[in-house]
Amino acid sequence: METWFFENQTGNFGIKIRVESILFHEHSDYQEIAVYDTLEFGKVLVLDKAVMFSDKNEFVYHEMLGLVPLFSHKKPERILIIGGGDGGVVRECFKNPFVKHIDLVEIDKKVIDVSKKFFPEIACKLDDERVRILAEDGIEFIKRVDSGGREEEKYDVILIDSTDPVGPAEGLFRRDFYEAAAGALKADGIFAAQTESPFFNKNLIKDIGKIIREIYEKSSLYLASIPVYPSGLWSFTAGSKKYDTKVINESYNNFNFTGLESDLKYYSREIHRTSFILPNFIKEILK
Ligand code: AG3
Repeated sequence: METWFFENQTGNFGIKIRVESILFHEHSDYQEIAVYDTLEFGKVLVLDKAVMFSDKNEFVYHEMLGLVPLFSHKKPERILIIGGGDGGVVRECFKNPFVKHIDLVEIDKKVIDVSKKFFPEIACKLDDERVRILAEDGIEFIKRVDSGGREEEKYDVILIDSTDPVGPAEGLFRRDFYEAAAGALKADGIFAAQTESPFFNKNLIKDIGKIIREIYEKSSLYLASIPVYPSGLWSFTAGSKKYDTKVINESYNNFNFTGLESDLKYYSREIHRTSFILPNFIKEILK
């Protein structure tokens, strides 16, 4: 008998993936966690019935959320990742030559354990000595750094690697969180978040775009194609008081991206630039 995993993505539309075997299935304190081995995409991590990534295409999301913001910053040394317990964004951040320290704040420790066990190529840098893992609520963490006001605790780049805006991640899509994140950034820091599908989440993209524009002088939306996510087209929203995330910073003029090439499957100088070119219907959403 064939086994299929269904993700109901909009209530009226979804995807199904044929499952070869169920490797893991458990409820943590926060969510339902499953790992399937699939015929089309390799191993797939599913949280609360939503696909987070598959072995075969996780590189798109992780490279784009990690590398676009980092390579727009002159010297990103201190990074904060909220969510992202699988370690994919951590792995990407270390491809930037300046990164010295990463704080990873993941509310669900179980996600970290499951990723280390079933996705060692993704979680590969979680035990690096430059990484500090905090299993706590990202909203509270960010509010603490914001109100603590100690400059040395603040970050050059903050990346929000969340699940969809339902369940544990809901608060990561709210104005008070974005404002606190701005306060946890250094004055010239860069903020970036995954902001869902331009086909199915128009209001969310519009609202976040507006908030980010109000907080930061410079804001932008960029895109990547991710086959297992709703609609296959995904958006990321970035903001900074100083940097234009659309351009690779001059400090990388002599950086050998081709040297990194074997490690980069999606991101490149060209992709950095072109991922900000938006089709008219998305420009319309952001108006
Ligand atoms: N975070 C974004 C996943 C959103 C997918 N949504 C869905 N399938 N309905 C991925 C985390 C990877 N580090």
